[in-house]
Amino acid sequence: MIDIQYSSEVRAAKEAGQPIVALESTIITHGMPHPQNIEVAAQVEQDIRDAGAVPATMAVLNGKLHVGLESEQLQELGRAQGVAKISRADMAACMSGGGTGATTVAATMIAARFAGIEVFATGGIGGVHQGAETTFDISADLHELAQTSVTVVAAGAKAILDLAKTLEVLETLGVPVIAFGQDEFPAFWSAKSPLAAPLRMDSTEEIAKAHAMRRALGIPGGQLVANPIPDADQIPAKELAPIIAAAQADADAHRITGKGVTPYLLQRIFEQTEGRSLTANIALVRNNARLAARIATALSAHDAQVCPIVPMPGTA
Ligand code: PSU
Ligand code: MN
Repeated sequence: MIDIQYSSEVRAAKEAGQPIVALESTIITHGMPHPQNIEVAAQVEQDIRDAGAVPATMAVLNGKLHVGLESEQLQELGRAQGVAKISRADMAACMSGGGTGATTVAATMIAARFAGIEVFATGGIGGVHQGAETTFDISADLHELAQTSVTVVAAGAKAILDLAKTLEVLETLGVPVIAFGQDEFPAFWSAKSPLAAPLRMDSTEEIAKAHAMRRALGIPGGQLVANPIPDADQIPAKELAPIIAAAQADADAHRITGKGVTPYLLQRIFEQTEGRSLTANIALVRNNARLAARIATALSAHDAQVCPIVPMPGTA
């Protein structure tokens, strides 16, 4: 009943039991301007291959759920205008209606779980927006993390969000938030924030083992791995704060709501930093892709040890 299409690369990886890393497509259609979006999408896929895993970029194309895109499909999606941004609420309607949509973190997690992929790399997750106490704007990504068992590697939450409230909601929802290699929760364009992360891990093996333990315990929901942006690529939080505040005021003045908010803010910040926000964004996504590939590899190795795949008679 579900029309699902694996890319040739992902199909082969599944058959061979190779580690696979899921990637979202909203970052391509709504998160970065053309033509960098296509270059970055291809580069991030290559980073995953270079780190020994296989990339699976998710999207819904003409009603079909694609797990992994062929290169032409990725380019077409990156060029297309007016592609829908789909999350948990509208993914099924998009598929049943034969539509085309780019997957957010939430929708990518649903697709990944469905395809049996347990590790996913992105830039930043959605979270609790500033002023959420009046707008109630809280990303469906947080609720997805609470119920879909995929480990998501992100550079923390975007500094356009209220990071303290985002961490509170993640705590309420029972989502483990693991800072990689530091105590602080990273703030997307900056490696550090004043907030302590609830958990810290320093190796990919630890992260893979914690993921496997949650699975063994039958705890639904994923882990958020917060991977700090490399030092050299940071934009100081002090420098960004007024730009973010102006972008937020602008969004309020234009009465931007719902799923329009995040793309609007990202675009304004891109303009106001003369593209520096994009350069940093690219660096952190690539950094996350490399870490996710290592986690997926560690998870495969861990699973092979716990339940070794016994070769079929006559094939060894
Ligand atoms: N990170 C980026 N750029 C993006 C996003 C994340 O660097 O465009 C997207 C992701 O797809 C994320 C979505 O799931 O923004 C969150 O949107 P919202 O706040 O409307 O839930
Ligand atoms: Mn929102």
